[in-house]
Amino acid sequence: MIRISSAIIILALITFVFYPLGYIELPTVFAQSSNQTQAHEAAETSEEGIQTTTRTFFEFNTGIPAFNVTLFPPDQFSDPSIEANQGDNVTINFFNMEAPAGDRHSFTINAPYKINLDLAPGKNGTVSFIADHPGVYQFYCEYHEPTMTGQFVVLPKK
Ligand SMILES: [Cu+2]
Repeated sequence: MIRISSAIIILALITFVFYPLGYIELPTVFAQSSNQTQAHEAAETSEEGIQTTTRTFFEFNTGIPAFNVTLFPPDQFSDPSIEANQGDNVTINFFNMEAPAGDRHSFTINAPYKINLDLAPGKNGTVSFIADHPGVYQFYCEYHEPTMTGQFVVLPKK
């Protein structure tokens, strides 16, 4: 009983006397984590206060399951909606997942972006650009419309 009581007294001394008076410091882990959070936020905002983000997307061709192929091809994009803010740096990595005897696929956006990644089976391609035109633009595969389409959305600056 004496040992437990003295342990409680020591804990009470640390909690109510030594720590408030500054004799004991908090572990440095807490101080470091709060500093890192501030540095991370500062790095995302430029001197003009404009936030610019680099966005990387990965697109694959895939197929609509249990689709009646007599009218349309079953092909589609893995991600039918890509979104960015005006001014962002956008990188799109497009993969044609077909076996060697399979189809070509393209990732195509018309003007003003004028992007055309046209890939043989098993190949992949990358395009990087600045999303400088706000609006909604269709991306599509030249070989598999109307099923293989999606929307590239660029939200305007505030
Ligand atoms: Cu296609």
